[in-house]
Amino acid sequence: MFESLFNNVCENIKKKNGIEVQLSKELSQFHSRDSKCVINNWLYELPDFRKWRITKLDGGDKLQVFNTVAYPSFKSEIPILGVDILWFGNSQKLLAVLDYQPLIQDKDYVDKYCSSLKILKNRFSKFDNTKMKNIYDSNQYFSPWVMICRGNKSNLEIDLDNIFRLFLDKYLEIKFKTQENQFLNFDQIKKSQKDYDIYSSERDPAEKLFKSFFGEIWTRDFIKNFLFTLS
Ligand code: BLA
Repeated sequence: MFESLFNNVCENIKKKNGIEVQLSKELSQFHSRDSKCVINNWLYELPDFRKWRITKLDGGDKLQVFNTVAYPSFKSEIPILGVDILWFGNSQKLLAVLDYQPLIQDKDYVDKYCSSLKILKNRFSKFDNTKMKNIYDSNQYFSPWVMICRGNKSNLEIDLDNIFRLFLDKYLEIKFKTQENQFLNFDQIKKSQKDYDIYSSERDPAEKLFKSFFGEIWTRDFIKNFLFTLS
């Protein structure tokens, strides 16, 4: 599932001269002990991005996940691109979260770098949800226009493809248009990205899920050496 989103990211990464970074065999693909679930991971480096990671989890009819995060190089203050899309087969529910994750909450910063999400939200009303449960703090590393969709996937597939394409195109335009930093210097950017990884690794609701499917040892390696390498 989510193959078209995956293909879209890969095409964009290729266009931007991304180079695939070889992962260990166990990180690139791993099966759960009962073989009902498989996780695949990809890692890229691009001229303007120090790390772009993609994860697909295939748990058959029960669970499907597509997750991707783009970390700009420490030279650029632009937000981190964050996408977490999950399909829960038992309840037939989709959860999609897409955001340009701001490094700081300064109003001028979020206006400059995140407000193009407003236009997208207006066009796709089903994604016009900003309410989160209390797993994450919506005032830390989320923009005021974070797009959240909870719904039944069968009638959302086309919208999801379209919104994702625009979301990615507009994000890559931010980088293209930003010649100079206005809010943060190299050291501040580096610290914010490190804090993002620490914060995310502490809050990630998926850790329990990974441990139950793939065991403690693999999960520790996955979090430290793939998901949140600066944590
Ligand atoms: C929620 N993400 C979740 C949940 C799970 C995952 C299990 C809880 C779902 C529930 O409410 O029942 C799963 N997260 C994963 C998996 C990976 C992962 C499998 O990272 C694999 C790599 N999460 C992100 C990123 C964002 C993000 C980059 O990883 C930013 C866009 C957001 N996920 C996010 C948010 C919620 C969530 C905001 C909570 C939604 C809510 O409050 O209801």
